[in-house]
Amino acid sequence: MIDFLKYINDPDIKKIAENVAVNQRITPEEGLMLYKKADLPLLGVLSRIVRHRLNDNYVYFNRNFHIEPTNKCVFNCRFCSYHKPAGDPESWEYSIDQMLDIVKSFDNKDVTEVHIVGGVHPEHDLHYYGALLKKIKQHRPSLHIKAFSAIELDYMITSAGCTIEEGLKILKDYGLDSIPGGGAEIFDEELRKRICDEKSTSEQWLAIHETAHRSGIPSNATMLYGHIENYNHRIDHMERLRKLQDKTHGFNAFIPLKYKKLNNNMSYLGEVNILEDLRNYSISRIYLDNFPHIKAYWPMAGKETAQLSLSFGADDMDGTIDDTTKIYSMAGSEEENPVMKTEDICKLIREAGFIPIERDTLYNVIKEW
Ligand code: V47
Repeated sequence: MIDFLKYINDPDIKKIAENVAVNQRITPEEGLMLYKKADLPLLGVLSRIVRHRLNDNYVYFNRNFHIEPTNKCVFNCRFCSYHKPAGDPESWEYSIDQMLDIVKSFDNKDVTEVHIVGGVHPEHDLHYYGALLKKIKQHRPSLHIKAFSAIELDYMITSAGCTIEEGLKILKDYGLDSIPGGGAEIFDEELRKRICDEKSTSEQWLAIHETAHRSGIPSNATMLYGHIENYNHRIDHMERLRKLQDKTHGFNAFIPLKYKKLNNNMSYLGEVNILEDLRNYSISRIYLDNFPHIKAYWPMAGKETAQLSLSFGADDMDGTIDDTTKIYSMAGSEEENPVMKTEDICKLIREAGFIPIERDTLYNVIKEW
């Protein structure tokens, strides 16, 4: 067998590579060193070792659609291209019946998940959204409802005068099955002040996910990268997630989200390039050794980058989506109309050398394609 380690000249990087090869967790300092010194081909090999250990040669996807209940938001995050204050002529919201109609429009389709996420509406508390969950479950009990970022949950639960634990239990009883990973942004408190000062703190985000996991509600985690953060901030973010996952094992997937520059207050920053995306996918795969899945969210990353990321640690492509999200097209994603047929996703996965697996939200296998 060819020993790839002999091609690594830097002794520090060689030591890290040896550790990754024998499934030894890397430290924050080593993670930082990978960001600073490891080249892309090596990161490809190391992340491939980890992804193979966890997910063999499989790439997962699901059949889902999104509902975005409103773009009205009490917060004003500087990176957001989507939100409008209530009263703004461009603000809008769906009624519960309109959202139910969206669900009904999928009645004859084999979707398994609805993903619900939107702005933080000033007037809607957990009972309002609970009524929506209940109606969806009454209409289609088998549809998995993955809904509400920790930021929306924090607001809707505290508006109803409940503790997070009580609120999550109530929402679970209404029909909430799992929680998406949004709102994490970047955990460093100084940076958070500069890009999204008003909303839930990092501590609150982590506490909500911890409470959810302890209440039997699994979740995902995101990281917004490629803006004003540096590599220390990214490692700090992943370290906090890795620690929580060691405690609860409630996270399914980690989703790196590249900052997109259109129509928001941080456009002057521009965007990082694809090399940075691939390095970031790889290092997150290596660092988050206790996260079962790394998701390449194609409506944000673009189909080609998402496809390439499969060779750099990502093993999940999210879903077919069916043109039901606008959050990324408004921020300048190349996917203006995010829609992929099942056959298209499978082709993309096969072309990259992997085996497509249709999954449900909790990664139970539905079908090998
Ligand atoms: O929290 C907002 C991000 C997130 C921009 O859990 C931006 O399966 C880049 O969390 N450029 C919401 N990113 C989306 C989200 C998500 C998406 C897909 C799957 C899952 C899941 C969760 O979108 C926000 C924020 O970090 N975001 N604006 C922007 N200009």
